[in-house]
Amino acid sequence: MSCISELGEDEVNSFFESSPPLKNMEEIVQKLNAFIHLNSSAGGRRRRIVCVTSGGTTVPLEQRCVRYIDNFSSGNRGAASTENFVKAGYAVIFLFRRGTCQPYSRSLPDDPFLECFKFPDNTNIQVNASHVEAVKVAVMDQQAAVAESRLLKLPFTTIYEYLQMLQLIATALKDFGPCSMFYLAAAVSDFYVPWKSMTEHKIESGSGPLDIRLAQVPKMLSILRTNWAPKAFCISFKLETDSKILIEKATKALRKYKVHAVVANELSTRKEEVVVVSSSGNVVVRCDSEKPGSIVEDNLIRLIVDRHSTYIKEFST
Ligand code: 9Z3
Repeated sequence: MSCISELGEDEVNSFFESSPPLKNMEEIVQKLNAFIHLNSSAGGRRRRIVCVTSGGTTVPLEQRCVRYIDNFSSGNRGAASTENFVKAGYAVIFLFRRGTCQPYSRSLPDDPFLECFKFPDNTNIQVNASHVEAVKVAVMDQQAAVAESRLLKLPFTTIYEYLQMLQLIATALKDFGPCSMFYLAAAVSDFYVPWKSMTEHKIESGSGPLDIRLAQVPKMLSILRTNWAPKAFCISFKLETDSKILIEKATKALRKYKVHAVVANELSTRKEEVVVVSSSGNVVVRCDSEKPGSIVEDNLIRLIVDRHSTYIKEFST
């Protein structure tokens, strides 16, 4: 058993105790439980469930927030990975930052309502010929995933919401043990302003430079692995802008947080290449250059699903 101070459990508890409560917690718990229940015996057997986190968390600077610090992430990785997990037979809890990229709409234009549709008269709506295929695939795939209870979307904005929701999901998934997975692609703030020390109203300007002291966000990954979901398969991500330190940092994270693999990526090449770092060695994953439309997540999720299958087998023997 790990000792409490080593896990930073005190910091974690005080983070949660001082967080503003989730506004719609009951609704979230209800949706989660219904989704998990439906997937507990789908087609007479338990489906694998993965929680995919996606997008960046914000750190508010004021309680009635006008200004905030943000973490970079378009949500593309999380959305594309979600589509691939659904294709591989998983049920996905998509914990995403409001306003970021969504599964099944990656190939639509930025403003699909305004760009894809036309009104030949007052009572009919039509899709422009150039977008028919993309709209059809997006709508049909998304509706099928929701109708088959394979996709539950839960939005967050702040670091407070994200971590509270992650805890709710992990706790709700406890019974799924090794059949559950956490795929943590969200870009999570490392520093934050504790709620209690945050000013309520908009910070006044006009009185010179602003000094803000940021506290360190407690490392929830340790708590997730040790307390919240110790049997779940867990994949974390490591993002760097300096490729020279990327693999070393990912290897450190693998050891420190005892996750099953760390997906290492460099900001400028993240769409072309990632390295899966694990105790069985490092694997470079790229998209297939010969296959048109191939994306790195096609091969990445294939590898992760394979590893998860091995984990489940080993767990049951
Ligand atoms: C990632 O590394 C993701 O792959 C990206 C995806 C955010 C780069 P996009 O959303 O980009 O497709 O635009 N996510 C994790 C980033 C992160 O904050 N990792 C922490 C770290 O590097 C560990 S949790 O220390």
